[in-house]
Amino acid sequence: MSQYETILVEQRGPVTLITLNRPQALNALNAQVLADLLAALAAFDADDSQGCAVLTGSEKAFAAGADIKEMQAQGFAEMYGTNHFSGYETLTKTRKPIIAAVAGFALGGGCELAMMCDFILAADTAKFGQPEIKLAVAPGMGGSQRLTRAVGKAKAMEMVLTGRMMGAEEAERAGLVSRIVPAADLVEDAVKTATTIAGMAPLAVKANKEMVDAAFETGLSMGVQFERRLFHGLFGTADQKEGMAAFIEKRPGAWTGK
Ligand code: CO8
Repeated sequence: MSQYETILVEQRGPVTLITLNRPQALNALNAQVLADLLAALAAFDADDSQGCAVLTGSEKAFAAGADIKEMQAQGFAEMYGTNHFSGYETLTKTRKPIIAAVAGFALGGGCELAMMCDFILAADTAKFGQPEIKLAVAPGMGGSQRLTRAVGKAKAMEMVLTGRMMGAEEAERAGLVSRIVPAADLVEDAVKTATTIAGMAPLAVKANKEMVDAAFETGLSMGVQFERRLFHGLFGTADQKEGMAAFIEKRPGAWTGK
């Protein structure tokens, strides 16, 4: 029995599988989804037995956006005063990786939520879009920034100005998703990929994630320097000694996370 109202959380070995579960609203993101997700991800990040998370939705929808019914009556004072949905940024502070496994609609806040994850695996049924303009608003959870960084200005601008959706193949060509898998295999494939990541030395996983993320926050020379410092730092870990010894001795590494 899940302790959460709007998500299901399951541990598959070292992988935490989080499934958005508001089928009646195509997994639209309301305040309860945010609270549930943040609590589940904090528990995941703090649990040493867990190495990688998968965030998924249903076959029909990863998430069809922020909950329009919850937002419709809100005015500027409430939205600005409560810094509405800024809590989602906390998700990007999770130190262990999160894979978004997207089937069906990932629209508006749903697309933005997927883009906050470390990478997106797409089912062949996935459809991505930022249709907020059709509601006379705009992306508010980072879509204008992360989509532009992922697919470039021309495609991002066309998508936010027209609200058109992009299918899985176009998304892969554009660099928004890492791979496309058949819809029926999506969750298993994502869990398998997450299991591979969870099998790596934990400090190396955190460092690799952190340095790729730095590419979005800094210029090239500072980014390369940041990478090199983290690379040097990993030579202070027991797992580096073990990893290189294991290679030389032709055996798998046995990690201590130290
Ligand atoms: N919010 C609330 N309810 C929704 C949402 C949503 N985003 N999307 C779907 N639903 C509900 C529908 O109202 C419907 O409920 P009901 O059965 O009670 O009428 C149920 O889900 C099923 O939806 P449909 O009947 O519409 O299903 P279809 O298969 O016909 O259509 C679509 C599927 C195309 C996905 C369609 O539902 C749709 O266009 N949905 C809205 C997509 C959208 O506009 N998303 C952007 C929302 S705005 C946003 O995300 C802003 C993000 C930034 C917020 C940050 C603030 C700071």
